[in-house]
Amino acid sequence: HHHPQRSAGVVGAAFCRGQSRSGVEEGPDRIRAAGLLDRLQQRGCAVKDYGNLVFDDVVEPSGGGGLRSVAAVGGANRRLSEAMKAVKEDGHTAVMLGGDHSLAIGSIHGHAAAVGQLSVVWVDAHADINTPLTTYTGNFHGQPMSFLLHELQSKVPVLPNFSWVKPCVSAKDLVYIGLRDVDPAEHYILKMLGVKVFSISEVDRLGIARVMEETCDYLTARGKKPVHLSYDVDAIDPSVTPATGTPVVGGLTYREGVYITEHLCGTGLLSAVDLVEVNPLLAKTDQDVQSTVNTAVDLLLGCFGRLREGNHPADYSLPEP
Ligand code: Z70
Ligand code: MN
Ligand code: MN
Ligand code: MN
Repeated sequence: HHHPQRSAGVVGAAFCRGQSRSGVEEGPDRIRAAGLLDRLQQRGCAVKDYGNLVFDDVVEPSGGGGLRSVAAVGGANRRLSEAMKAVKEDGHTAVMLGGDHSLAIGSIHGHAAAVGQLSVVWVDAHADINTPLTTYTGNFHGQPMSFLLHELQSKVPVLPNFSWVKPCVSAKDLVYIGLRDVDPAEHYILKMLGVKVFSISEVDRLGIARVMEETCDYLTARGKKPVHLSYDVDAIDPSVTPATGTPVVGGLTYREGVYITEHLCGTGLLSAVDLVEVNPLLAKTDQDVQSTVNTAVDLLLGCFGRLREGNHPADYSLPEP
């Protein structure tokens, strides 16, 4: 079937303060160094690199209630939201290279500010839907969805540098794929809101092809909205993507992980992609870093129409003897 030609607008968000382990801020440059932009262009995809965002130094308020780097996370996401909005208004499919997954707050917020209602596909070992009052760790990368969902706003306190955040996603427009490490409060929230979840057990039971069919049927049943894919590299099995902050055994295979991107690309609805939690400093060997970064690149190429069966340009013709 036909894959419309898209252009990629790439934003680097070299930010790590949504969690405690340094190195994840090197994700954007490592993913670029692995050839993402060249390989998109070789495929005939126009690319605009917006570079890495510059984040203000932020003085954290005293107290903070056990939350890590509240003001820094709020401020960085505000900047990212403005950048994503601009990338969408320039007409690109937006690519946000993280950085940690707290950046989904600004990425999804800015995407919605430009295009209106979204469907969100969240591919992750984790649900990242703790509220600031349920988090055990204080890490904002475990909380981004709580700030974005309309249905949770009465449960989320106003925090320093977060007053700009307006909820913009409805629980019925969210699908999770790959979950296998969910906190009790998160499990309660997912059940309370009736969120569609294909945990790794459902991937085992149904197979990834049926999971993706059901994901797209579910999301498009109430009308076709632009899709925001938020892809945490820890969704993939740590044997493939070990260079990440919170590896969880028993993840998606490389093939399942790439299939998700191929299928979403094929819908023609993919409007923005986050690729987060690549941490090159947390690998034992350089080969572990390469495997993680190369997988990240392959996931992004899948989002832009690369097919494993091969591709050819629409105007290709065989040379005449
Ligand atoms: C835990 C928390 C998380 C990523 C860990 C873990 C969340 N539920 N997300 N690694 N990418 O801290 O709230
Ligand atoms: Mn995550
Ligand atoms: Mn995760
Ligand atoms: Mn296809």
